[in-house]
Amino acid sequence: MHEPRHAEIIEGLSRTPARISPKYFYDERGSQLFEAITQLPEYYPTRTEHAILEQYGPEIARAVGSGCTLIEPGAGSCAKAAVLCGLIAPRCFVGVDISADYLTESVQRLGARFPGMDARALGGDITRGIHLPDDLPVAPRLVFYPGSSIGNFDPPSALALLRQMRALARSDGGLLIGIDLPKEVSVLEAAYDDAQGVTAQFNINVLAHINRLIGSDFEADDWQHRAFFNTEESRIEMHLEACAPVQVRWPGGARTFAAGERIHTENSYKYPLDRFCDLLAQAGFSRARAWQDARGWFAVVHAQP
Ligand code: AVI
Repeated sequence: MHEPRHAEIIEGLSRTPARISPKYFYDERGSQLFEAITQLPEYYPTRTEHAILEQYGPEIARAVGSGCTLIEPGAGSCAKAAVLCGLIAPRCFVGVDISADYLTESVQRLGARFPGMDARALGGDITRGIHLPDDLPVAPRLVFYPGSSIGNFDPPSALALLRQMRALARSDGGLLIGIDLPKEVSVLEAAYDDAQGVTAQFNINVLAHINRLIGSDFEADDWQHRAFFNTEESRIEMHLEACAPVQVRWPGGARTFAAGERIHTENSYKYPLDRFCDLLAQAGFSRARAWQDARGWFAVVHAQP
C-alpha cells in the first residue's frame, strides 16, 4: 500500500494547473540548497531578520522575558534558536521538526552551548498539531517561528497555524515570528531568481525528490525555473515551466505537459504589517509589538494573547 503522501503528490500532478507542495523541496540536497540560498546576496530575509534580532535583542528580551520554555516548530539546524537563546536564556528549549534524526543532533549541539538549559528534540509537524511532553518545566511558553516561513502557507492555512501556536502559548505565553514585508518588485523577484541560479536549482531539485517518492521519470533538463511577484495576491510564486512538450510517467499513471505549461511549486506571501496583525488577532493574539529594519523590509513580531 502507498503512503498518503504518494496519493497527495499524484493528485497535485494531475490537477490543472499541476502543483507540488513546497514541503517536498527539503530532501537532503534541497536543504543544502536552501542553506545556500540564505547566504545569497539577493536573498535578504535571513540576514535582515538576524540583524533585527541583533539590533533589538535587549528590547526583544525584555518584551518576552527570561526563563521561558522556548518552542520552535521546524527548528532544523537550530541556528536561529541559538541566537535567541543567547538573548533570552530560556529554561527549556523544545525543537520540533519532521526530520527527527537531524533535529536530535542539532538540539544536542544547542544543549552543549547552553548547558543550564533543558534541550529537547521532538519529531512532529505543527500543521498536524504537536503534543508536547508532559514533564516540561512550569514556565510561560514562547513559540518561535522565524524566517517568514508563515508566508509559505496560504492565508487560511496561515491562520490555522497561528491558532495552533496560540494554543501552544496558552494564556501566559507568546509568539515571536518573522514576517517578510512587501517591497519593490525588483528586490522581491531577484531574491527568488538569483543571478547564480541557486534558487533555480532548489526549485528543479524537487523533481528528483518526487521521482524517488513516487517512481516518476521527471527529467530536470525539461524544466525551467520561473519566479515572479503576483501583486494582487501579494505573493512570490515559484513555478516549473516545461521547456517543450513533456510526458511524465509514474507507476499507474502519466501526465502530458504542453510547452510552457507550469507546475506551481511555492507561494511566499508578503504581508503588510497591519494585515498580519489582523491575522494574529483572528488567531487569538490581542497584543503585538514589532521591530523592523531601517528599510522596512522585514519585521520580527512579538504577539501575546
Ligand atoms: C522557507 N521559506 C521562508 C523560503 C521563502 O523565502 O519563502 C523558501 C524559499 N523559496 C525560495 N527561496 C526561499
